Amino acid sequence: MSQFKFSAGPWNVHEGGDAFGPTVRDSIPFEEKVKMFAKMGLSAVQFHDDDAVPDMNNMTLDEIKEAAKKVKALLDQYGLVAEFVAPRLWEDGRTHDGGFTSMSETDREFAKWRSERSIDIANELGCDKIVLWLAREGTLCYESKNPVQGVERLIEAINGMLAYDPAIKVLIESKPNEPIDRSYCPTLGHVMAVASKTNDPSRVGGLLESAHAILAGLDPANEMAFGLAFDKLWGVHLNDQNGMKYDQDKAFGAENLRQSFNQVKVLIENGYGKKGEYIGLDVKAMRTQKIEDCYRHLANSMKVVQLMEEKVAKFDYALQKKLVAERNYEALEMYVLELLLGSK
Ligand code: XUL
Ligand code: MN
Repeated sequence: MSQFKFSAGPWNVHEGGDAFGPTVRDSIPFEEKVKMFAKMGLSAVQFHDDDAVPDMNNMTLDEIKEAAKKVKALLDQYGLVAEFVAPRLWEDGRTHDGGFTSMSETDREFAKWRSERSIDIANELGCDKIVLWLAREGTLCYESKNPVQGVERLIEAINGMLAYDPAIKVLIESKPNEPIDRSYCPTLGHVMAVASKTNDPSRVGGLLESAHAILAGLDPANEMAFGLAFDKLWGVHLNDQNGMKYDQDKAFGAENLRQSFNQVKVLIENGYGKKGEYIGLDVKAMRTQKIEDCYRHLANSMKVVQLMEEKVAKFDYALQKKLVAERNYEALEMYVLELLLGSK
C-alpha cells in the first residue's frame, strides 16, 4: 500500500501517434478509462478543459456547465474526484503563437476565455486547481516577442484568473522547451518568481514534472525541493526521461532509479500529500504497446513509487548522519546504491 494518492489524465492512455507516424491503438472511450483508473487504485483524474467538455468552443456558458456536471456525475459513480483542469492553449488556430503571450490581441482574448471557462469547469467538477502548462508561451523565433512583455503578459493573465474566482489556485507546470523553443517558465524557480509578482502569491504555485526538469538539465528531486521550500509544490507529474531530448514521458523510474528514489524521498520527508496533494503520473505507453496492455505503464509507475517508498522507509538516517560527520560521501553514495540494488 502506498501512503500517496495517485492521479492521471485521459491523455495518459493514448493512441500512440507521434511526430513521425499515425496512431497505432484504437481510442478508448473516456468512461472506460475512468472505470479502469478506479479499478487500478487511482484516486483522481486530471483534465484539460476540453477533456471534460470536448466541444466547448461552440458552447454557451450554461451548456459548458451542464456538460461538466455530467462528467462530475461519472466521476462520482466510480468514486473518483477531479484534481485539476488545465486550459488547452496549444491546439486551436488561435493559439499558434501562444495564448497569454500571443502577439495577437484576439488570440489573447481567446486564451482568457478558455482560462475562465476552465475555472467554471473546475467549479462544476468540484476542484480548485487550474494547471497552466504553458506550451506555446515563449518563442520559436526569439525576435518575434518582447521577452519582458511576455512575462508581464503571463502575470497579467494569472491576475485575471485570480480575480475571476477568489477561491481558485493556479499551478504553473514548468517546462523549458517543446513545442516552443524558449519558454518563459522553464524551471520551478521561474514559477516561484512569477507567483511572487501576481496579485495574490498565496494562490499561485507550481507543478513539477520529472521529465521537464531533466529536459532543463536539472534533477527533478532538487526542483521539487525548491518548490517545497517555498511551500508551493502543489502538484507533481512523476515520469522519466532519457536525457535532454524530446519529452518522453516514460514510466517512473524506467531510466533514473536513483533520481526516482530521491524524488520519492524528498516528497515523503516534506509531508507531500498531507494537504491533499496527489502524485500525478504523466506517463505514456510506448508506441509499440498493444491495446490489451495499454495501462501497464501506469501500473508500473505506481509500483515503482511504492517500491521506492519501501526503500525510503529502510533508509538509515543514523548511518547517513555518521557518514556526513565523517565527510565520507563515497561511503554514503555506496550505501544508497546498495540500498537500491537490494543488498542492504
Ligand atoms: C506536456 C505535459 C502536459 C501537461 C498537462 O509536456 O506535461 O501533459 O501535464 O497539460
Ligand atoms: Mn505534465
